[in-house]
Amino acid sequence: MPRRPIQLPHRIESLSILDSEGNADPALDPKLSPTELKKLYRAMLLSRRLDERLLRLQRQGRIGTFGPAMGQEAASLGPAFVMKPNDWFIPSFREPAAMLWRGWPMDKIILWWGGHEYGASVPEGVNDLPICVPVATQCLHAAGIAWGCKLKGDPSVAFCFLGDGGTSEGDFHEAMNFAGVHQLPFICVIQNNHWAISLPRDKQSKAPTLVQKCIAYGFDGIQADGNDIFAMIVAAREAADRARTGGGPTLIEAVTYRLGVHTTADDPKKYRSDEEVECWKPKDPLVRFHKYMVRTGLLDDAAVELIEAEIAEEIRQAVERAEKYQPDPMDSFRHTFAEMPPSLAAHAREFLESMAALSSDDGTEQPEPRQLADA
Ligand SMILES: Cc1ncc(C[n+]2csc(CCOP(=O)(O)OP(=O)(O)O)c2C)c(N)n1
Ligand SMILES: [Mg+2]
Repeated sequence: MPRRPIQLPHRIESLSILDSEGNADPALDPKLSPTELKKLYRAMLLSRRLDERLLRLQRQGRIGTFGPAMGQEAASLGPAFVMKPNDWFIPSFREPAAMLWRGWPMDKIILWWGGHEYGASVPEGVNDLPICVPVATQCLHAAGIAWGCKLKGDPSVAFCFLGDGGTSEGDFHEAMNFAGVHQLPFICVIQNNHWAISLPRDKQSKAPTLVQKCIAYGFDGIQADGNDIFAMIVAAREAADRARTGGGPTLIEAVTYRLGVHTTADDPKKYRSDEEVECWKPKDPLVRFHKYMVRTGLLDDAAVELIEAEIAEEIRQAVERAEKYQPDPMDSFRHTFAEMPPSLAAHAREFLESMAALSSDDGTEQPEPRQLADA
């Protein structure tokens, strides 16, 4: 009965393509066209500027609590670039870059953070789920969607996003195990931004990497520089190719950093040092991509100025549209089910009746609820 090392079939690699000076490794460069590169740069800048605007709106009391994604734009934009329109995108709450890329109207994102249910209604014709705050619960939905695709013979792939903190939740592990057992077209992207509110990454798991958890579930994984748009594209493309050809799930650990607050409800200075934040600033995905674009002659100051002006106007118009939105209390009942379950329809009817009674009792003007077709 010998004692010998067990040979595990899965190898874990770490991938980085773009350095801090904006040089791409020629052997690994995904070689995108100038048009694709310019589109990606604009998308990354758009997400950053929207975050900055939303922070200001929150400080002015015009939206609710807000969690920015500053510094993490490449980690979601890279996979979004690889997704096909019919693929499923199951976000957490730090993927605005991917949401915008997938075609979510910006005013819906603003409305979501404003607390309006309408912001969670998925645009027509998009296979996406809305922003998900209950940590890691979306992993189960994603695995279920991937299972559904496999059972139906639908070639779509489910791309699921969560944070490093989310990997401590049972939901993440159940989804990973299920996806492995059933060899599902499931790609799970961990945005390891090193913090789960005030809990640092090293208190989240004793494992030296988060990606190595894929080995326990019997499938492949890769650790990618999450602040490197090219590394994220290459890692996501390999994973998608594998999923589309029946090769099963992939876990991607995007190593990134939350440059801003967790949400507008906390003060990171209370739990992390300024030095740590300063250390990450040169690795900012936008700074690096900008350097690459200038270095390769695809952008100059005049071009950036033009894009900035376009983006500023786009955001201004979206804020205007969002603030003109007429809230409807019946929205609390909409947008979750394709067909409303009878129990929910009964709640909706009861709510409508109590609204009507309230208006007639005290003579106050209540917002006019738009009738639900199925309530
Ligand atoms: C199930 C659940 N528990 C707790 C919370 C409160 N909460 C919101 S975000 C968060 C930390 C999440 O950390 P991580 O997964 O690393 O994502 P990040 O915020 O860093 O993007 C917590 C504990 C929640 N939203 N859901
Ligand atoms: Mg985190």
